[in-house]
Amino acid sequence: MITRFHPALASLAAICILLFSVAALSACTATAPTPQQEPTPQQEPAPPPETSSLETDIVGFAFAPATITIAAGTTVTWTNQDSAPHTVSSRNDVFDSGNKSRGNTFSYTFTRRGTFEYYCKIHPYMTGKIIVE
Ligand SMILES: [Cu+2]
Repeated sequence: MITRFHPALASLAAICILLFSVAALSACTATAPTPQQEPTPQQEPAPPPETSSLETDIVGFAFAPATITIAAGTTVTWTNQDSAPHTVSSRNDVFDSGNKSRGNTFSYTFTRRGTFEYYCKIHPYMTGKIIVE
């Protein structure tokens, strides 16, 4: 039974350990954790939101023009040119301007597609239609 190392073996082992440590250390520095660059997803810049607007009048107890076709995202502004007050009220309660006297405006942005019929609550024979495409 060998109870102790031969001195030469012991020093050889020491050198081995030393060499291994150096190797391990240098290996460590060699593969120093370079911060992994997160792949930035390349995406097309989003197109600017449509911000078109449209001016329309309420004149002579009528919406002028009565039917307007617009793109989704368009803001429509009604201006009352009459001396009488009017409202811009959608039939399905999507929007309602309330009473607008002469010179006052009402704006609504149509974000959903569809046909929006509206009228004046004071003069229900006044009707209009916004078609959002
Ligand atoms: Cu009216």
